[in-house]
Amino acid sequence: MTDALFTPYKLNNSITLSNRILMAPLTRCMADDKLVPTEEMAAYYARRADTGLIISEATIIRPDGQGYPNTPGLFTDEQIAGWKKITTSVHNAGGKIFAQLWHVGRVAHPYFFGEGDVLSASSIGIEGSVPRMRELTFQTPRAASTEEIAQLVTDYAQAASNAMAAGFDGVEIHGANGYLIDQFLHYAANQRDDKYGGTPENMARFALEVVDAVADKIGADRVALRLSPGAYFLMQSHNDDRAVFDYLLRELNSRDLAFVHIGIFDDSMTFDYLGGHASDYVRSIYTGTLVGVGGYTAETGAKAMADDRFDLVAIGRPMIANPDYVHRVKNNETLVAYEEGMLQELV
Ligand code: FNR
Ligand code: 8K6
Repeated sequence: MTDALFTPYKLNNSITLSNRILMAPLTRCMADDKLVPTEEMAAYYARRADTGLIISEATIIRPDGQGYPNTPGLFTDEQIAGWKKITTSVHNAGGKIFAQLWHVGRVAHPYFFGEGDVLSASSIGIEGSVPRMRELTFQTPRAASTEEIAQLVTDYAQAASNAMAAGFDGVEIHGANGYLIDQFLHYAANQRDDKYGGTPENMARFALEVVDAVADKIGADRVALRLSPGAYFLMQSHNDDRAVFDYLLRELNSRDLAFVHIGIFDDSMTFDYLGGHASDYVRSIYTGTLVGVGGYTAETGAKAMADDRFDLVAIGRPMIANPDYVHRVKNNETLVAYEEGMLQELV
């Protein structure tokens, strides 16, 4: 039974969602060459406005945060104006939309932003090449100085202000999937010996500084955070990582954010050092609204909610294949199966 999915959910005094199905953030690489969102993207998002909340594709906060072609930005007036068309289309269709704020850290490539260093927590690179542009191999990053970290925090906050100017209902800070914030949260990428490394408190400092700076700008009720306590993508796990997330999640309990969202492709994965599923681990510590994701159907998502494993479910790939996902699920209609070839086009 999926009826429970179609009941409203109050995130806080500012935001109530009309149902419990979120559109997961999905990078589509379809912005124009100035990283401005297009009319086609506006129509694509508006077709999905009957989800309780759309999380936008990851959107870079500044030029050196880019690691993939044609990912949209939120740092120029043109980009803000482009997003304004999207938020207006979504609102006119009765929906709500958060912007996902992104800096890829060591996954960035100067091919996209010209001169300048690739920044990360430490000077530890990753093997391999840029997805979708295999001729570009990953660069060895430079450890950001404390001044550069302060500037990054400021730039996240500015991007959040820009998101509000563009008409978004809030932002989700992308702290997951091996990108910049996640690079501070895992020992495999963070070997600093200053106040941003070495202990759980220090390793969580950058994430909390970003959360607090963004919340100061736009209000904590409009801020969400996506996290990957289980390393699975562009990151190696370490048993000590758990203590970092234990500390971070306890700190977040006092922040009154809109929600925390698991960053994972498949939530049936288990992690020994987390004692099982990433979602169950986060649920055991974090007391606010939790969004589950990763391989769920409407049925398994509703079951997980009935079992109190999380409060809202985000749907990714099926949402690419079915612009009318919510309608189909509500009416027990068959879903179109997702295939990777569907990434070529915005349906
Ligand atoms: C993703 N995912 C993702 N996650 C994120 O935080 N920001 C992003 O921009 C993207 N982009 C993205 C693109 C594509 C093509 C895929 C398939 C996935 C991960 C996504 O939000 C979600 O966690 C996974 O897709 C798992 O959910 P489903 O697809 O099993 O419902
Ligand atoms: C977050 C940015 C994503 C950019 C495009 C990604 C395209 C992903 C296509 C799905 C591939 C899934 C790979 C998942 C890795 C999990 C390893 C266990």
